[in-house]
Amino acid sequence: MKKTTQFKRMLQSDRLEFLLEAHNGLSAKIVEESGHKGIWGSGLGISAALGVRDNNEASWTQVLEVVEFMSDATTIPLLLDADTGYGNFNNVCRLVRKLEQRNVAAVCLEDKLFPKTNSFLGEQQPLADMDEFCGKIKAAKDTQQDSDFCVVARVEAFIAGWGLTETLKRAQAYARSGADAVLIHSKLSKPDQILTFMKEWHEPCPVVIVPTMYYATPTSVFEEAKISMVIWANHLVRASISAMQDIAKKIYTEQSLLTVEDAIVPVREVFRLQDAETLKIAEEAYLPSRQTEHGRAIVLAASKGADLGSLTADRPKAMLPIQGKPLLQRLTDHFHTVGIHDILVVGGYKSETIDIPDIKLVVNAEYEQTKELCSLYTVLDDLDRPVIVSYGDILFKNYILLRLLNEPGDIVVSVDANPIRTHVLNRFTDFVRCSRRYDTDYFEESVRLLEVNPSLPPDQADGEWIGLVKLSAEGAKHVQAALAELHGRYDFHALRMNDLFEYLIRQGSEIRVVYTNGHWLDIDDLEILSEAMEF
Ligand code: SPV
Ligand code: MG
Repeated sequence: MKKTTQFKRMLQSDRLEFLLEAHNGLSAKIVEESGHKGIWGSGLGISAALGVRDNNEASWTQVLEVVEFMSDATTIPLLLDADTGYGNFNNVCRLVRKLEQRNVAAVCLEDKLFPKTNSFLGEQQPLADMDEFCGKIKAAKDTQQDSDFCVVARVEAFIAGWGLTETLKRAQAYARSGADAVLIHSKLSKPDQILTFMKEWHEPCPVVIVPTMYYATPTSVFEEAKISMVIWANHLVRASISAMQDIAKKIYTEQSLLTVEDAIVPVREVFRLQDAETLKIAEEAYLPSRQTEHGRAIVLAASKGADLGSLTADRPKAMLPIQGKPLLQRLTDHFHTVGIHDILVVGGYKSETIDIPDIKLVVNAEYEQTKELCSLYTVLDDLDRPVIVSYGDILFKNYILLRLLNEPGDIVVSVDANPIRTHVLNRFTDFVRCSRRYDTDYFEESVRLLEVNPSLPPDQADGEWIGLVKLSAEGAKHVQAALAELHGRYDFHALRMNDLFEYLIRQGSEIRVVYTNGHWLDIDDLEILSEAMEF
């Protein structure tokens, strides 16, 4: 049902209906989720959330922008508190046109002077000339395109210190000018003015109230008085202020997040309210998938893992279970999460034990006499598209892979900027030198790989290649050509990935570096294996 129709039906229903205040897209959504059937776009709430006074300090188009977010975020009707209409009848006409364009169901106009003052501030606020205000109501009604759009005329006579007679006179004049409802406001702590008014009100025009000051009145009293609609006018902005003050003070004094974490919603609740899920589905439908961009993964998993003793007696190290799941399965899971489903595993030692689902196994039959380049050569023809080449014995956090995928360049390697751990010294390490050391300045130019050299003294290295390289279609072609060339060398069987990189650099290929800082492991020996159990 159209929002305008929903609102009109609320006004005309026999039951007492309720609107709750919201002041931005988020709070509007929260109003809807709470079960309320309509939203009060409060002038007080919106101005407070913008950090300004409720005196028309925010321009009407600024209010309109906020209202647009509120309307877009919800499916229930919104009644905008448009103060005096931000000018004369002419400004009201333009306002109504803009509100209808933004799917706002109704507007509330009050009979005060621009710039307005909040009803709870000061005494004897000047009122608008009654006839002039009637003109605004008529202009608004004549402007609306949708016959269900509603105009609520707010009578401020009680607020300004006038009595029942003036209030009734004005309410009647506004109703007869076409208002769909009158809002009778009172700042007394008891509902007396409202109840007296209701006794004398005989027009066929619904009455709306705002019981902020007479909040202790039971709702049944309003029902019995035949009031049509109650506006809870400022309770979410006030709730947010107390919550924010409380948490801000706590974080300031404790300089820690430990005690506040459980007192606030988790980040995933923010994502839920933003409807992040729908975007994920849309991305699958509309974005070129990462699979086509980085179509394939090649995992080099031929080696036994000599330093792992009896653990690799009956399986290659890529099949070692880490917390119950084989290392290779963890790797393929990573690839699946980023949309790479075409996974080639080059096995060798005990390759018959590699039983990971949804992979294609290729065997390097000479695994005992050869190193990684021979394994890669086994799948030479498969380097015909974008590809990620990975060692089969590494464990890493997924963001490392995502960063690699997001980095432009034909050949991109992941480099740990912080490789100097004790065990590193005892094992084969792909130390690297780069065009720039790791720093946290994200705006620096890209980093190039200058050298991969396992015999580089650790203190001269800028980091360690972790065993992940991304190749674009172009980069894969370069690697294919390099492998074909290197294959002719008498020592091809002894060549490793670092030799490939050295060759490519010498050929003039640019190899880009994405730095990481830990968050990965290379399962080389028992010590690291036990570390992996904690990873
Ligand atoms: C508002 O919520 O901005 C209102 C209601 O106009 S009141 O603050 O009571 O005037
Ligand atoms: Mg207001």
